[in-house]
Amino acid sequence: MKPPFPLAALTLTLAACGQPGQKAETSKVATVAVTDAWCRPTPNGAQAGACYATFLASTDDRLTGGSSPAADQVQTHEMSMADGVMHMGELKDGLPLPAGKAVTLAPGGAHLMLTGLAQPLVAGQTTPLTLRFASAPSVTVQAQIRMPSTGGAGMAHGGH
Ligand SMILES: [Cu+2]
Repeated sequence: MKPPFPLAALTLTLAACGQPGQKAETSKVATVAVTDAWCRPTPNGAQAGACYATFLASTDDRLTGGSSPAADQVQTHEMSMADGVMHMGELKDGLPLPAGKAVTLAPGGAHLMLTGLAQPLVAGQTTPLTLRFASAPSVTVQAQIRMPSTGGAGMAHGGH
């Protein structure tokens, strides 16, 4: 039985689509820009805190975790709803960062979880945060410790 469409012709058609110079992924260096890093203040005695940031990857990448001198561990967590209860857990494979698309972590969604805090996160201060990626080199930022922007969940703060 012969296939209705010769395979060789299909291959040629596909090859013709691949213009030289369109292999962007081979020439791009994997980097991730990290902006607007901030952490929620923790009350005295709290051992864990959550931090957020905006990530822009040059190539498809994943946020796999991080480290901070302020905490024993920095993990990438996600929130999920199950049976009407919010759960949070580590993203074992990291958080996907599609090339050229800004990914913003925000309260209620994925976040960086700092556990084993040496001292509370105090509003007005900053804390160093080193972020690890699957492909791009690690990035260290100074995260601002502040309260979440008011205005309701999902509302854009805007006004830059
Ligand atoms: Cu968490």
